[in-house]
Amino acid sequence: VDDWRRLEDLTLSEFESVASKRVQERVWAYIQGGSGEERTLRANREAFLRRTVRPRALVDVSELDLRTPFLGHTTAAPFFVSPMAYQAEVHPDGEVGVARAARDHGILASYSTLSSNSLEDIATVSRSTPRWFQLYLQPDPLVGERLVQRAEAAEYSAVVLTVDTPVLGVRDRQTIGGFAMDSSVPIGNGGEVLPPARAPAQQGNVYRLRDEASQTWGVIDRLRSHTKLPIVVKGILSAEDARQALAHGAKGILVSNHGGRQLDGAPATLDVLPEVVTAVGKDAEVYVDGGARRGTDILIALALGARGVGIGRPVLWALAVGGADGVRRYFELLKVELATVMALAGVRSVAEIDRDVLRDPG
Ligand code: FNR
Ligand code: LAC
Repeated sequence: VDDWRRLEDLTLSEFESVASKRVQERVWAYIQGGSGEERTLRANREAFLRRTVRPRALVDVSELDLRTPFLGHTTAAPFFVSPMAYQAEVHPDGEVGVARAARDHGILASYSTLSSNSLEDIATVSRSTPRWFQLYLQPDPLVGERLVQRAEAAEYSAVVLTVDTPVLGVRDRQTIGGFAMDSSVPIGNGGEVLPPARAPAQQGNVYRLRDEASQTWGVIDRLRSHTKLPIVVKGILSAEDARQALAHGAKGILVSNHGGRQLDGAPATLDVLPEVVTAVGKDAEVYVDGGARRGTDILIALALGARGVGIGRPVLWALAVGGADGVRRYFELLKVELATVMALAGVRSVAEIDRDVLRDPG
């Protein structure tokens, strides 16, 4: 990594600072930034830091089992890679590098509509490791339908429909850094695929968004008529919306505020998780992302009812640090740390993690 620090010696504490020196400034601003004054970005992290975990003594923790089923596919750990755009901007290994690391560690990963590598190239290296395709609704619905058909043909195991982005949030850090998110950043899935609209356009006395912003919950039904794949709805932050997603046939709910990049002022995901878990009950799996960085965070989120925890920025830091090898190192450290904190909290398997693990769940 640096002359004096080898990847095999790197600790979880170092990826962010090492990565900051390895990517272009405009890309770093894009990765790190949130929307508005970044209230929600900060809140995600603070919500983890507010919780404390109860250490338990003299439990037989000689064997620790991290395996976790996601929609019927058992993976090696209860964390997964959240979908993130443009990974070749971070490192030439791109999504294919993340896919190699995820395959070697048995970790579920999801890939953005805006991936730098094509979804087929990602699938080829993933082999039998489960992977999810994230869909951004397109102004031309046929473009979206073709993407979903390709994902199904390439044996993705679910479609993640992101619903928090009728328009991008206002991202000052990204703008100042000069990351344009336009056709100058190539998209691996084809020239007809568009990123979400950057801003509303003024037309007389109103502001207008692109056509896909007119979609309502029925879009999930239409999506289901085009694919057999289960649908995970990403970007849910209330019990009402979770119930709507279920009523339209979603099999998974990803509680997410897009890593503080969409509505600034939205709540920390960890604070909303319990209400969504209660609303969903046994009707679907509930996942969460936003601000999870280390083993303790994963333990806390599972204790509050999540089936799995999505990891965003840290995966890009690891990719920046060492390409596929960097991401392998990150997964290895995160697994070991999770096993360690489970032992210290007196839980032997992911299924054993419940509210009792926390001292102050609220
Ligand atoms: C994202 N996220 C995202 N989400 C999505 O549904 N489609 C996408 O293409 C992207 N792209 C993207 C790029 C970058 C650089 C970041 C940081 C994030 C949001 C992502 O899936 C996830 O919700 C958050 O990143 C989780 O928060 P943390 O772990 O980054 O704090
Ligand atoms: C982002 C979009 C692409 O957060 O999801 O940058």
